[in-house]
Amino acid sequence: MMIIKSAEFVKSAVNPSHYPPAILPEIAFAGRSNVGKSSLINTLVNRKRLVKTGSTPGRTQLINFFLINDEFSFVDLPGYGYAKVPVSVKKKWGPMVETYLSTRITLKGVVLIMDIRRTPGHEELNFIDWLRHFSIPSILILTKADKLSKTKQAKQHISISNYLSADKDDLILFSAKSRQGKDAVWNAVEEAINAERG
Ligand SMILES: Nc1nc2c(ncn2[C@@H]2O[C@H](COP(=O)(O)OP(=O)(O)O)[C@@H](O)[C@H]2O)c(=O)[nH]1
Ligand SMILES: [Mg+2]
Repeated sequence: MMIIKSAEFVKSAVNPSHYPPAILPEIAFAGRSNVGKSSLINTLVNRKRLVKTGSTPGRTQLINFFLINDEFSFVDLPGYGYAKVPVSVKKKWGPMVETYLSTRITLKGVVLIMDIRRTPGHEELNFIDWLRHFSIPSILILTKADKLSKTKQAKQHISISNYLSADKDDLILFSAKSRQGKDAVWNAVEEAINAERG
């Protein structure tokens, strides 16, 4: 079990010139706006609002870096697919996130967060393909599990893993509300942090 001694915001960035120095292992978090990305990060680090949640989805169009236990970094990537974001902002999302993912040498893995109630869209499928193409380890999460009964959770678990051609065991059910799956997410995150990337 991961014990959190410290969790602090470091900085926001758009371009590599603004990233903090690439020294510590890093885990990035990605997902559609409003999927529950900030809530998941806050739950993992036992903080109510290290990362802002709710209110202004799509407004956090920057790459935010956090330092955990002075040992590794968490990176909150801007959410995609939020309808109200202007086209000019949407156009910047791809290059900004792709540049980060393809150039960050300390990146150990990407946590992709999806809503358990929803069949993943082409954004998620493309993103997973893209991670595979660049050999970036991925951790797949189905969040908001508390919104479904256990029976429906199990159904969605099977159907979404089939849809993504992913092993069922590689798709973690999670809830920021009930904290279901928190230990499983940490295990996967720690494994990624400690793994060598070829
Ligand atoms: N019931 C439930 N609501 C959640 C969960 N995670 C996030 N939410 C809610 O979903 C909304 C968006 O969450 P947020 O973490 O800000 O999403 P983000 O835009 O992906 O960072 C907020 O109203 C959260 O309270 C969850 O696991 N269960
Ligand atoms: Mg957020």
